Amino acid sequence: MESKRLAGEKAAEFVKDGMVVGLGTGSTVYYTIMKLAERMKQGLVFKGVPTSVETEKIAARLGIPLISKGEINKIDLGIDGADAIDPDFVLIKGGGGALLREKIVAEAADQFIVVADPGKFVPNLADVEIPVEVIPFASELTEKHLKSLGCHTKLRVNNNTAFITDNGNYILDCKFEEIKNPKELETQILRIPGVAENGLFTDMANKIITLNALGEVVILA
Ligand code: DER
Repeated sequence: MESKRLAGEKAAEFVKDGMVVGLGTGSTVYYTIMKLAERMKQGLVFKGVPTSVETEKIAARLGIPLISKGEINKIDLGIDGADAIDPDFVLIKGGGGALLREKIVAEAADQFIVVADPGKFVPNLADVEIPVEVIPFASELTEKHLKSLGCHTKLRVNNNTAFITDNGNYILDCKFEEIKNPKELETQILRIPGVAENGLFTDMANKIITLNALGEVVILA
């Protein structure tokens, strides 16, 4: 999709020589990764920290040097997509099932850039399900606790079996009637024993690269 490509490629311009770059997951940041591989052939020197096995495979196939586990002590720039963006730049992520590693990388990054087609902007976060990664052990108890926060939960499945994340966990997609305070809800969900992470990313996006109504790439800060 052209808008994904334009937004994704623009983000690659923010990578400077010597950077450690958090490589997000999904179809928009895919274009960032492709552009970075192209720039690497022109001399750009950087290392990547992949946020999923999927991204790790794409980056490895392109010859992008990756920092292996245990050696990540600084991330200069994180670049990732999003499933929904509200007027306060609160994100919902996790549509691709990579939210746990994505949030670790986004939080650690000195700067976090989101790349998104215009369709990701929503007036109300409650229009979108929040993915919650839960430990399989006694997940039905975790689900019950989540429901007590006032949401409908749905176990994410893949080919009629529970979807399993790169970390060996389940995902419950949670639909809330309304989300008055995203930061508070993010904390409430995280407090539930059995929850590994949730897809509300509040106060994290430093820049959002998207397109305006004229189809021009814009950088919202
Ligand atoms: O799971 C995620 O948060 C991914 O970043 C993804 O959902 C982004 O969406 P995209 O594939 O439309 O870029």
